[in-house]
Amino acid sequence: MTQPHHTREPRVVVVVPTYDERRTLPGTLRRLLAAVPVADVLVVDDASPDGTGEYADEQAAASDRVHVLHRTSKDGLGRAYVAGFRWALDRGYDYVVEMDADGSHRPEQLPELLYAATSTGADLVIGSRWVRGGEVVNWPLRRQVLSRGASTYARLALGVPVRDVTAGFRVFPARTLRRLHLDSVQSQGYCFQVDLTWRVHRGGGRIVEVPVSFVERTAGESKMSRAIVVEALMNVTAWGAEYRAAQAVRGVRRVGQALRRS
Ligand SMILES: Nc1nc2c(ncn2[C@@H]2O[C@H](COP(=O)(O)OP(=O)(O)O)[C@@H](O)[C@H]2O)c(=O)[nH]1
Ligand SMILES: [Mg+2]
Repeated sequence: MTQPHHTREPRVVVVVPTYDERRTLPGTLRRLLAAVPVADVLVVDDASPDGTGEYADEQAAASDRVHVLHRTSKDGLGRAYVAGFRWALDRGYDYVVEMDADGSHRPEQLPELLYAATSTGADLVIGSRWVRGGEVVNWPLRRQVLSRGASTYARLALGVPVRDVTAGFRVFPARTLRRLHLDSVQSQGYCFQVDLTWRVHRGGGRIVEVPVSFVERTAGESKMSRAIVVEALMNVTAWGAEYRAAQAVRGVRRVGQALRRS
């Protein structure tokens, strides 16, 4: 007699961090629930003054697929995501997605990212603006230069083989998140995305980039600030120096060993 198959549909949750996204969250939620029927949603709201959290609660009351994590104050993107990841891991989800609330990440492209995750077995899938086929829509040149520059700098400083290091549209298999030591993540903003990418890469993880079309928000306001850019630049520089120094030490050791053997 053949054994019955116990394969089940993978469980997916999309973590959407929000701060003052009352105008953008409704469209994003509606599109997401329609475009990805297998996915649940977790809104992580930092006590938005504009009522985003209350709106999310109403949606959660109306749909089994919508959940809300309320935090007490604006505490940065990194900490919101770490809290959302813990929530997801505690509940046994197989794939955890990062997605912005503001419509920049098209929910309709998420199935492609999920397909890449399941079919390649990658340890991280990034929806990438800066690979062939990727694009940005309505982004001022200033932001494009900043984003490309940041990615190039991080790629060279850290040796991560990724074109869009700061992208916030991603799929993590749960097993990757369990290995990342989330407790020690300090970084916020863009730096958080670079940090996680680097952690996956250093741990020997395989990263796959899927081209996406990133659409600048048409409502609400960006929370991007000079402080966020400076944090990313300083940390990447410090991590890069540490990493290169460690590489140099390993190199010297290898030469020493070779000399002793000869
Ligand atoms: N929970 C939470 N969400 C945040 C915070 N900062 C930004 N976000 C959310 O992160 C996503 C991306 O932020 P956004 O301001 O659009 O950044 P940009 O796309 O780089 O201009 C949006 O959904 C924001 O509401 C924060 O401190 N806490
Ligand atoms: Mg945005």
